[in-house]
Amino acid sequence: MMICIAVLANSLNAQEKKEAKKLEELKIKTSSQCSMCKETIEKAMAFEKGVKTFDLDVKTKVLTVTYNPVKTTPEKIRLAVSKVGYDADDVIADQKAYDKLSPCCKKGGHK
Ligand SMILES: [Cu+2]
Repeated sequence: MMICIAVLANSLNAQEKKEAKKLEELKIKTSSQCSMCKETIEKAMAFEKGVKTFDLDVKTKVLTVTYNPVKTTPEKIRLAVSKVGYDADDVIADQKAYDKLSPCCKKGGHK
């Protein structure tokens, strides 16, 4: 049984390494303000097709994602961020989604 698990873990690792080679990294400047924004944006990334890893640095407001360029594009990822109410580089936040954000999450909510 132990051997089975070890073999399985190894093959999963190999799979991940193979996929990692194809991934590209993208940094997006967002209009996030706090840890709630981080949650919202990261949740959106979790559901975004082709996005492998994501991390929003609340201090710098920079969202770092790794994505599979076969499955998605930087434009699509920026659009996904704007759809939940945040600016993503030069893509302006979707107004309806932005209006629904908590006051603290709006631009200038925290300075
Ligand atoms: Cu916030």
